[in-house]
Amino acid sequence: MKVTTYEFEEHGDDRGILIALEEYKNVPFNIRRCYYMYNTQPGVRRGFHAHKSLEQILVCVSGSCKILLDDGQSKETVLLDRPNKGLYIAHNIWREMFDFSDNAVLMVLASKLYDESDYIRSYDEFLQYVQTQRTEEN
Ligand code: T46
Repeated sequence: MKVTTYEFEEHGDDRGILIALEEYKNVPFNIRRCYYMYNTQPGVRRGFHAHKSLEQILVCVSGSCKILLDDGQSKETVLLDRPNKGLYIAHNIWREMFDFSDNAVLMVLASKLYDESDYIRSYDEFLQYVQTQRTEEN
């Protein structure tokens, strides 16, 4: 599986560091939504779904966490441990977030507004869905 990560440009001076994220500049889609999660309890694993069309960029702006990506054929785990590192997640990718440090803040930029009908929350359904998509493409 091809995993796309970004090293965002840091604008640093003696006051500290600032990072700017802009649609179609260093984020490859229209930014329609931003959400973030924090206070994640020890041992928690979140996600367990894929999206039919949503694209997202994940940035752990404080602390660290790990993201499991699964395209139905292979799996990769990515460590997000720097506020200048972004992980792109395309549609049709199963994701799970885990190993949150106690100060972790995971921020997500999304290409669409929240829409529950875009979620695939059953792993079996996800495998069937990506298989059907691949068959239709070939
Ligand atoms: C994803 C991963 C990385 C809203 O009302 N609006 C929103 O924009 C979002 C994202 C969630 N919610 C509500 C829906 C649930 O009642 O917040 C609650 C928790 O959402 P969920 O269980 O879907 O959270 P995660 O951490 O499993 O998944 C989230 C995103 O939903 C998902 O798109 O890719 O983070």
